[in-house]
Amino acid sequence: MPLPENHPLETGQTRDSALLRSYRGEYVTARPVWFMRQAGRSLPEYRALRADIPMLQACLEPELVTEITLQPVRRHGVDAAILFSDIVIPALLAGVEVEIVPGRGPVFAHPVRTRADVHALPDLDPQALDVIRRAVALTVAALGTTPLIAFAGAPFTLASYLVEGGPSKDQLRARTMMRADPQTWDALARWCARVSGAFLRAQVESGASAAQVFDSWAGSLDRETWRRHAAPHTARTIAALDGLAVPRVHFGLGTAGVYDLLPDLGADVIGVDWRTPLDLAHERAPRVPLQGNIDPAVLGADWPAVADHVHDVLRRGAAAPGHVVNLGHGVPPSTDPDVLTRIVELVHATEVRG
Ligand code: 1CP
Repeated sequence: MPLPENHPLETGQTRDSALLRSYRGEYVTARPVWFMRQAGRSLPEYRALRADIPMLQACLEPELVTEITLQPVRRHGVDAAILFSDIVIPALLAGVEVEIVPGRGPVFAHPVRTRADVHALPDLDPQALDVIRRAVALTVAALGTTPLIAFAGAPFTLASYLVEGGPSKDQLRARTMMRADPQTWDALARWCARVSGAFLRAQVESGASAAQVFDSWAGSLDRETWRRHAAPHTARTIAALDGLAVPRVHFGLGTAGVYDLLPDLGADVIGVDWRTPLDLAHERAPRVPLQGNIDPAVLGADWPAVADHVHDVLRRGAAAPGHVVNLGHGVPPSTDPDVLTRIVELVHATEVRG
């Protein structure tokens, strides 16, 4: 099934935006910019709205999702919105018990560690995604010509929370499952790919103009293990978008060692973390537009240091077939939001020659 007729890419509303043009590798004079975790605790207006409502409950209230998604667009003038949601939402909608514990992250009531645990995971009823469809439709209508980015967690990243039961330093239990019981791992990763894929597809069908898969923790695997036990599942998640003509972005931390493999998995754009200079990322994946990679740590420095670093990122990204400016990971909650606004102004005011 192709994109619906009223989709912003079909009506033309977002088709020629700087974001979409850059994701397609077309030349734009001023680079588009958005920030991972641009909605969230760095914004006082977000903290005010979220004061009395738990994180995951907020994600299931379409009006609230729309308002929170739009806050950074209004405040900073970024070139894209990303849906206010979380990678664990499809698990929650399938009926898995999970909450986001403030200051910690997602915590699952029952960690998934055995074959029986994996087989007991409930299927995601497609109707359960209606709340996401409503939230996206409302958000897209309010955004007008600003494109919305859909997202989902890659199976290894989502599964690492399910297996550990919560955040972990090095995803040790999930990595052990791959080696100790590869069949159970495979069944779990397939479940994650199904629910994440359905979540991603629902957002795009309802009006998102691009899609990003957060393979955030992929860098804790060596290349061969990633290729064997994680990449096929990431590819399945991306393939859930088959038939829907939107750009697909892959983002991971510490994934420079697999950039060359990403286009074959269906990624059209590579999200680069702060550790890999964009000129080096471009050498590793020469035909692919890049996204990134301002070091989130610089946001706490004086403005001249920030501006210097942003210029360096623009210079290094210039050779890539397209460059969407972003951070190398999410906005730290302690960030002064005015710094983000100034970065947007600086990026928009700087002409880059490819
Ligand atoms: O207000 C709060 O206290 C909740 C903090 C918060 C927010 C705002 C969490 C908990 N999730 C989110 C929203 C969120 N999560 C978005 C929204 C859109 C935006 O970027 O503005 C997105 C894209 C995510 C994706 C997400 N959640 C990822 C992938 C991105 C990444 O950071 O690598 C991951 C790993 C999660 C899990 C998660 N959810 C929340 C936290 C604190 C974490 C990370 C926990 C950990 O460190 O393991």
